[in-house]
Amino acid sequence: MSSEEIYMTYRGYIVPKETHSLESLKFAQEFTFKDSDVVAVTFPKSGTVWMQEILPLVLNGGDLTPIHTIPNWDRVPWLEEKRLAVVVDQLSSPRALVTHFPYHLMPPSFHTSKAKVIYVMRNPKDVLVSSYYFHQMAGFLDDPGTFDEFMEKFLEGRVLFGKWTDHVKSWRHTELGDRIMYITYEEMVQDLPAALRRISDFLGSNLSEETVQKIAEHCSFNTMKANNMSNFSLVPKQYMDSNKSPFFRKGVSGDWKNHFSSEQLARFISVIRKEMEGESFSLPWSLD
Ligand code: PPS
Repeated sequence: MSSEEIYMTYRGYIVPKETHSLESLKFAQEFTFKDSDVVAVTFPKSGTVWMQEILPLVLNGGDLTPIHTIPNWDRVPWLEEKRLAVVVDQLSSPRALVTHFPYHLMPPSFHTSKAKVIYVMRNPKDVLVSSYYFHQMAGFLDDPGTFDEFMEKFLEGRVLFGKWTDHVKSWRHTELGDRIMYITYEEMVQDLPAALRRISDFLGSNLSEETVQKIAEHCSFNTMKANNMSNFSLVPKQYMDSNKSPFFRKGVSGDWKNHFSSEQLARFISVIRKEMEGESFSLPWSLD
């Protein structure tokens, strides 16, 4: 299939037609946020599905029912995708959602509500690697080509939801004040219970230490990889083929070291550095 058949363009961003439509994007713009909603925002491959596991558990005090009975895409739907309209009436409050939207695509009701945001950021070098493998296994995305070719596309923003740097910057320049919390994928990999305590404090969940440990166990890479409601094994092979590359691939930080040549690293760093120049916030990892 050609790129035109696979993708549609929405306000300058390419999105796959399999999961998005004009109707779903209109539905997102007209969506009414509630003050009690929580939305996890990510650039693709930064920890979205992880937050789909974590949020219901933090919001419901560790009851495993949703993660064992509802597929992640219906449990914590994407704001912009087709499934939201189908399941919206079944979501119980406080509702959790995810989105890959940059800040300026968020709908009007989001801005007037008090809905909270958790922005998850991941080292862009690992985002690139994860995305490269995902494009190989996802039948609803185009072939990534060589790693070198895919890196160029990524750096130029010719990938889902545009440039990584623009996404990160957009969510740093908001009027959200204490409605937004920033967390990194690396922080979650390093110490998930500590990350869960931060999330729980932010959401006012007041979890006991025992519950934090229980959630950490159920949101570990291996437990999630084995959870059929979260590992995409319910999706037909033509859309997601885990024989090509599993969705739960490695779940580590630093896999980029196994993929970047020294030339690619230099090019990647110089582009990202230039685009982050003059920003008032600094990235939590060294780009080298
Ligand atoms: S998507 O397609 O945008 O929704 O992908 P996303 O969920 O944002 O990112 C997928 C990567 O997150 C990893 N992942 C985890 N890592 C560690 N622990 C847990 N529990 C976990 N859950 C998901 C997943 O393995 C993908 O990263 P890579 O590097 O490809 O393994």
